[in-house]
Amino acid sequence: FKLKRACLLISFLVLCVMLVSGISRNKREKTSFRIPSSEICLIEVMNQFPHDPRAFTQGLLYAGNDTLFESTGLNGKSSVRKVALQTGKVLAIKKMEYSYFGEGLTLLGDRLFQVTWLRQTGFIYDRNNLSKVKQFSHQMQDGWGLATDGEVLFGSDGTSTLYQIDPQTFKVLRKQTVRYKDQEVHNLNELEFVNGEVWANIWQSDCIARISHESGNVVGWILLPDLREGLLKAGVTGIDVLNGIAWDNQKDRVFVTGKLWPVLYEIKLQPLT
Ligand code: DDQ
Ligand code: CA
Repeated sequence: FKLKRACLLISFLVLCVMLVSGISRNKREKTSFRIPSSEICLIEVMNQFPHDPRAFTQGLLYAGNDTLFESTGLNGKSSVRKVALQTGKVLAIKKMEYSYFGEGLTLLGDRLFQVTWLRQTGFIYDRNNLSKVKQFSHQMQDGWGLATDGEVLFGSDGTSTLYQIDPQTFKVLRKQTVRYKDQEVHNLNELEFVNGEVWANIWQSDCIARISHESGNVVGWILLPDLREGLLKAGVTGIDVLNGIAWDNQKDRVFVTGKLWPVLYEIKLQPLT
């Protein structure tokens, strides 16, 4: 077990260094540095719940009373849905037009805000019946992740930029380049506001970056390769990347899932030191 953990750690240190230094994009100079173990968390799985394996999860949030809202992607299969946590059952669904690819989703008051991939268009829905209230356009390069602290919308577009957006006017209030030790962190994807931090899935990695929205700096990394690898080892096929973080602020529970994953996990952070 110890050995496995050590191997895991080493491979992820390398991955994180690659991620933050942008080596995978062949753009930047190679930089290497140590990531202190105090800035890394592994996870413990507290609970597992069923998740619709046909849901190409692009946005996820917890809305109280053991219910989640989820945005799914792929053209023709995109939707906004209300989901029962315990059973994974879809309680209500709003299917989207074929030309839209659902992405980040967040809840502010009674309104669900959703952005879409490769379109500057977003939608607002009524949380009670999923009826479309409004369509809006935004100023991000693309629509990937969305979250809120109850005041502003946090947005991501697959670059290293974290946006703060006015939920009324959709004007960009603040734009920060997310960095870890002065290196840009690219591919910011699904977002969640957790205990004062903004957490971001790094697209195509099993990593979540914990971002300070004051400085734009990554203050810690969460490594979760065991979830996707565990599903593969269990013989599950056709799954895509980790995507979707939701936070229950009442009970301080964190949920994660992935695109086309049959399971949604409740996780707890396990600091290395
Ligand atoms: N994004 O989530 C990274 C923003 C977009 C992912 C797009 C994945 C496209 C899959 C297309 C499959 C076509 C069969
Ligand atoms: Ca989320």
